[in-house]
Amino acid sequence: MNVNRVRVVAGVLVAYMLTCCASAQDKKADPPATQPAAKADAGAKTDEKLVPLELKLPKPAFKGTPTNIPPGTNLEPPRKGPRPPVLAPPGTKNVAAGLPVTSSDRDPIIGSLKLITDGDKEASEGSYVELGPKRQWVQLDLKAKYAIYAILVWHNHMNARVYHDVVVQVADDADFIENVRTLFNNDHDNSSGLGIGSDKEYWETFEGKAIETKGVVARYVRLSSKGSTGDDMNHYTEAEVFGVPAK
Ligand SMILES: [Ca+2]
Ligand SMILES: [Ca+2]
Repeated sequence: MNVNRVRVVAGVLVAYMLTCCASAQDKKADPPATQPAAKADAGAKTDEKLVPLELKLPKPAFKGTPTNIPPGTNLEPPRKGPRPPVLAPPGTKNVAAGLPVTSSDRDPIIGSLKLITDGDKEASEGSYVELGPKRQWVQLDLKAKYAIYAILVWHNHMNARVYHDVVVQVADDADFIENVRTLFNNDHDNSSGLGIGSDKEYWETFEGKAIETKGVVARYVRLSSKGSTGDDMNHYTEAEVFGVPAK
């Protein structure tokens, strides 16, 4: 091998190593994937037998597949057939039933906040509360810490619509400063300012949205939204929090 050949080979090697290192650095510099909906962090016992939650569903208010699909959205296709069972340890109950509800909108346009925990989930006039436009939230104080396995929410399921920026969080304090954990977030462009979510938008139906939360331990639950494909208002028919007292 002559000297020139050695130089060429060495040059190629150096170039290869530079490319290699650069791509390794690129990889390191990659931003983290969009915020994962923070999943449950405690309370879940993998060795405990889980059983299907007994859910009481209201009557369906409309039939068929929605046709007014908004373009360019990250929308879950409507499910064919019933929802698979939501699993939780035996004895898990809706611990939000009858609890007082607070909200970013203290003066609802239609109905009252009490409707959110009164057990009535029907899609009828008088069954939902209408909060104002822009982002609004409703909040439940469970009065003690619970290991939460599922949160179910019905907005207004009177007709086919998709609520925007649906975000569900739990925290250790009423002001949502301490130990805030995001359990569901389908705000893909952070228009609600709670972070970019990777969950999908979904059609509102009589089944409500079931968010499985794997035994996350918390006292306060906050549900947020920012209008829907129907209008700019925010509606809630019912919210349920299935949990067991935290040990
Ligand atoms: Ca209700
Ligand atoms: Ca958004």
